[in-house]
Amino acid sequence: MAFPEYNMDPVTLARFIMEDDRERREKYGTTRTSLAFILQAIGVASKVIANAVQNAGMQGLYGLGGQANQSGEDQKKLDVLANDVFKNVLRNTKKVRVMVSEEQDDAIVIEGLDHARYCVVFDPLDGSSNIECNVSVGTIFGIYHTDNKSLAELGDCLRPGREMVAAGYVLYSSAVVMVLSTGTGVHMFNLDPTFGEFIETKRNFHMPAVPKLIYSCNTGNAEKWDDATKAYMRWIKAQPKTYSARYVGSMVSDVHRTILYGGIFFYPADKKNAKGKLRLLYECFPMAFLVEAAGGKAIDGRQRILDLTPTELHERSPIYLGTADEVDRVQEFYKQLD
Ligand code: AHM
Ligand code: MG
Repeated sequence: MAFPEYNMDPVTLARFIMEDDRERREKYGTTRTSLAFILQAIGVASKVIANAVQNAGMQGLYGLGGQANQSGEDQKKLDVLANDVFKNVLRNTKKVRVMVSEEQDDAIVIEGLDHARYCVVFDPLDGSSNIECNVSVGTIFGIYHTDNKSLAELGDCLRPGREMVAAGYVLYSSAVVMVLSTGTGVHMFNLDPTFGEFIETKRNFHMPAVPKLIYSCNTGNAEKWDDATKAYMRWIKAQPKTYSARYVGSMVSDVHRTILYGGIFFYPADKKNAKGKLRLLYECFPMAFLVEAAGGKAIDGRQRILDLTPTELHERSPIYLGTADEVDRVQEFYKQLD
């Protein structure tokens, strides 16, 4: 008997990861079994964080919980918890030698491993200023690999974003969703609360060919933006077809909507912040990696984000990402006004 509405063969994240690795072996003759371990671990960490976010009220997890992080922002209890969970699961894979977290000034280098070729960069709980009012938050991660030596080093993280082997985010919202790319295609998994498993809901999905006309930015800063961004905003407002403004103020939510509906998300440089607000390594790179894999573009105004090489761990960058035509238009304004 057929039950077309009922998924009788769910693809769990675990199954996807194993199949993805098998496909790589068949196509390219290389396997990344350690990457599979790491992605599984990230799945587990995300479930623990999702649980903490959802139960924060009952568990006394709201409010401040640590010191100021490297950006001078006060850490929330959930920031600290999410960071610890992420570090623990990654450390226990024994496959990750270097970790860079938004919540820690210095990279974490794990000693005593004889074979650990991976670096993971992450923002364990992005948008945490939204936690107390239950607006969605997320986790962002990117993964580097070193092919030519058995132990990864800090320098392996300070490479252009295009050299990442995988990137993803997890959105803790009305549903918990993971969006992941291991280089080819972008895939989406929803956390099924009854099974406690991430289940594949979209494979190889693309940004829409006919995008919604949406722009997403903090217009509170508009007076301080540079001329190109101001000119682009004037252009948007002058269009006969009205653009809608949508801004959650949590990058994961704003990027997720942009990938699914189309449009543009941007956090520009401004007079106060010459390089914008968002961090290149663990915010801009993974999101640019995913947006490009879904058929969109991501630039810093002038250049492709994924071609930038970070010189320090917590470096910031302006970012404009989304529907390719829209991002190209921003780049045109930069070309004209430079
Ligand atoms: P955080 O890493 O301290 O949480 O800050 C990053 C967040 C992003 O999620 C979001 O896009 C941005 O900050 C919002 O900034 P603003 O409040 O200036 O609009
Ligand atoms: Mg962040």
